[in-house]
Amino acid sequence: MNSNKHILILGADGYLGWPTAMYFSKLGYQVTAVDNYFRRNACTELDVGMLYPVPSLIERAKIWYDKTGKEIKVVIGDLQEPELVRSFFDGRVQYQWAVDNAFTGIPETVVHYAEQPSAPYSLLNYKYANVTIANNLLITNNLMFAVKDLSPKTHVIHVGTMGEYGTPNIDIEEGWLDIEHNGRKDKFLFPRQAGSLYHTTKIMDTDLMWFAVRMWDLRITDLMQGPVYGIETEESLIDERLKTLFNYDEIFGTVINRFITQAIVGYPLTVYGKGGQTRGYININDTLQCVHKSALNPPKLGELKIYNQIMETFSVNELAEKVRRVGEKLGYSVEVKSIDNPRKEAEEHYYNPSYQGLLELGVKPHYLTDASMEEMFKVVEEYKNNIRRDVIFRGVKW
Ligand code: USQ
Repeated sequence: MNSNKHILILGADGYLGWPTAMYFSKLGYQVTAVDNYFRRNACTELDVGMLYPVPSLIERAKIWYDKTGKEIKVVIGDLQEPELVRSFFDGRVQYQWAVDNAFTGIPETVVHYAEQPSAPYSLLNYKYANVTIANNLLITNNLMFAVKDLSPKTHVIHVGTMGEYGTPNIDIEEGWLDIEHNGRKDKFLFPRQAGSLYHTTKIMDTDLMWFAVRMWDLRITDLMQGPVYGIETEESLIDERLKTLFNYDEIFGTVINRFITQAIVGYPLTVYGKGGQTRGYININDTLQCVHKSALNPPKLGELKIYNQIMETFSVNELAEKVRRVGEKLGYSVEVKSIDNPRKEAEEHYYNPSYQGLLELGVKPHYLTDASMEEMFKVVEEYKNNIRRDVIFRGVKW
């Protein structure tokens, strides 16, 4: 079993981080969870609201321990500080909460989610752009140096984004492209052209990691993820206080989560522009499976593995139509309204990404079915009275 494996989760208080911490803990891994509360502080600062309040990371780890008898060690701190990152590998780490305060040992795997994840946030103004660039790049760089200097065999799993590729007029491969030029051939990272500064930092992360792989023979997996939807995971069903945070606002909410919330409060679904924007989507439960399969299949030393982490593709219009149909079945009257697109993005375009790699590793997809949407409607409905209409659309432009 995995009982002696140690996994370090950076960004463990976020939408994906906390469910990932519980998932690996349940599987028997030793889990160390780190966060500086960036996301919840940003939500407070920008007054975007969340669907329900979420206990602190320390409180959640305690609830998890009470319910399951399993320990998730918690460290609260800013990973832009290189000594904090290094402390996980040289034993200087101080846990803010743990059942046993002794050093767990060097992690075999690090999951790196510790990034400012919102495209609109990164383009609010130059200050938020700087926060995004500094946070995302410094943390990735700190991690690369810590692993190189102190534990070069540790497997780093980074969550990147499909947005690194943009929407090119050719098929999107999984990370790499064979190029023939003037009669010679070589393999390169697939061309990247991001549509926001946030997405651009993920391209730069990939470059930092590819450099570390080439120069120092690190082993890294980069997961190019599409927009995630969903709330409950198997582990959060144990106690409602273990549910992950849920945003439906313009800055931190992803489109499916937003549309379902909008349908419930009778806010016309906010289709940006023509609605032909097509992306690859993934259920939050599949994010967990993908990270797990990646952890079980580390690259060789000196290898950067890249997977496209999506399960199906939809245009915004198709999503709006699905949410409208399911909402009406549940008794809501749902209007779909196209509004001027606040973003600069192609609204009609070719989109054909390949995403076989994770399926070949054994991931079993959850698709966006009526049943899965009905479940989301039911959970969001419970908190209907908390939903704030004023945060749904403020028009952050770029
Ligand atoms: N959209 C609408 N109406 C809305 C919200 C979004 O039409 O009310 C459109 C957007 O214009 C975009 C698409 O829906 O074309 C997806 O938007 P999103 O807000 O769900 O996703 P995005 O800003 O691209 O970012 C999200 C996550 C980010 C992740 C990315 C994956 O916040 O962390 O990296 O999805 S991807 O989109 O593949 O780059």
